[in-house]
Amino acid sequence: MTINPLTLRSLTATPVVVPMKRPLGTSVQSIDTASLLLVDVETNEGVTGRAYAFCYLPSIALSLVPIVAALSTALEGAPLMPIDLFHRITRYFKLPGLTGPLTMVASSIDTAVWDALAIAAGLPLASLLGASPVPIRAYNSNGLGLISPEAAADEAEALLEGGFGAVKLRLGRADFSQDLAAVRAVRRRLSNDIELMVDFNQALTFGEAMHRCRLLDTEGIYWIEEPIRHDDYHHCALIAQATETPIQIGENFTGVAQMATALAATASDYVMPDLDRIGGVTGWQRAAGLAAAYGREMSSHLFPEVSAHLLAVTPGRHWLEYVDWADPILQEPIRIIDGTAVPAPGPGNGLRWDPGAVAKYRLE
Ligand code: SMN
Ligand code: MG
Repeated sequence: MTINPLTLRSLTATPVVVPMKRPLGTSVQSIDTASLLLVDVETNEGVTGRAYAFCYLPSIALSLVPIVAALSTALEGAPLMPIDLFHRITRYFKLPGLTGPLTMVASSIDTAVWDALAIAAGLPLASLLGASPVPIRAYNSNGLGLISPEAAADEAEALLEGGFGAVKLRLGRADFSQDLAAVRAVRRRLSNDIELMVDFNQALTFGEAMHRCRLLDTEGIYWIEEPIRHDDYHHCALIAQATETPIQIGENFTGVAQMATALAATASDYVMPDLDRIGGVTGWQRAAGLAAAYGREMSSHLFPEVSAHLLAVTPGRHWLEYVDWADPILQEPIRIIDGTAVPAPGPGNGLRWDPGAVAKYRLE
């Protein structure tokens, strides 16, 4: 048998800043535009793979362009073998440290490489990885920042459009009675069959978290996310032990080794790795195996288009986090039907840029 792998011709990175329909108000800061880095892997065989990184700030998206360009030169001509490429990129970043935005670069290249392979195979990404691209239960994570209780209740109700069975409310105000008022207003407005997640975005000290999470135990909450500093696994574990409501962490796991440390510390009841911090499609598959070995339910963080394919191959799949932030630059935004995210049925991961929109929102 002869194997004719695709070979890498170039990597291109295009920074865009697109408006969000509903601002994301967290305890740390409010974001009303999505700063995305669109990453294309071109091959000598004419197939192109795509991914995007969510860069949080426009300046981060811009700063990564020359880094991708340098990697493009370093990897030119390499066979499109994701595991081998991941190894090479890990070595490339070994001395500066594969962390923060560099992880986003490595992960999005990996995701784009897998997209190219799935396109070349004529298969949806989920099928290439060995599973049927089934619809995935999703919660609507748009909006619901630190707004007034009445405004939060109105927004939560509006977010159910599309048949969603769950929404996520951000918390972390200095005055906890205001958080509690928002939780109660939203919970009262939603019927009992709708789940409500809450996310502190690491706002609390350990003492505050022990007190506030226990008070939330009687409020009908599905999970409490990142109550304290994300990598303080010891104290996360104590909070998880003391609280009946499940504790959720994982969007800040940088690489699978960090996730393994958290699981070994029993830091949370559930895990939710982020595609761009865990190591792209390659990292996600390793994370899914790890979560399954520890018997932990695994949800996604952002990137609904690719996460829908990946949750299909995840043994302990739990919830997909739905945000519509990339919709303005996509030819075909991910479809939501009856509260589920439907993986794109064609070859690849489904990401196709809308050239007019990319030109309109491009930074530089
Ligand atoms: C979140 C915060 C900031 C940017 C994106 C997402 C949040 C979440 O923690 O889990 O949705
Ligand atoms: Mg979060």
